[in-house]
Amino acid sequence: MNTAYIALGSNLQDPRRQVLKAMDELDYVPYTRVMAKSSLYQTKPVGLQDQPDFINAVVRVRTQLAPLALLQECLELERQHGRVRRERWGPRTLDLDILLYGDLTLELPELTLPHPRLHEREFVLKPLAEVREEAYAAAAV
Ligand code: ROI
Repeated sequence: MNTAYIALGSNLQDPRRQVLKAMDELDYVPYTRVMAKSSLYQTKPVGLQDQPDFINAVVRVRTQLAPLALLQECLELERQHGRVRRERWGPRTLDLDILLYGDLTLELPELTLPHPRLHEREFVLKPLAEVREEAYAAAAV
C-alpha cells in the first residue's frame, strides 16, 4: 500500500459539483481508497487570468496501483467529466494531478513526481496541508 496525494481543480460547469463528485469517484478507483478530503477552496486563476475562479481541493489516498496506473485512472475520470484539452493554462471541467506518491521521485514524459509546480502553487499547498498525514505533520515540528 502506498499513500498518494491528488490535487483536484475545476472552473467550468458547476466546479464545486465537479470536484465533490470526483472525490467520491476516486474512492471507486480499483485498489484505491480515499482516506482524507480537504475543504474546497475558491481560488483566483493562476497563469491565464481571464477565466473563472477555480475550486481546488486535495485528497489523500491509499493505493495499490502503480503511479502510471493511478495516472491512467485520473485521466479517465477527467475524460468522464467532459474535459477537452484546448489551451495549456485554460479553463477546465476537471483537472486531477498526482502531487506525491509515497516518497517516490520519478521523471517520465507523462508523469513527474513530486509534481514539479507543487511548491509554487498556493491553491495546492493549502489543501495539501489540510490532509497530509499526521505522522508527517508531527515530524515537521
Ligand atoms: N489556477 C487555479 N487557481 N487553480 C487551478 O487549479 C489552476 N490550474 C491550472 C492553471 C490554469 C495553471 N491555473 C489554475 O492548470
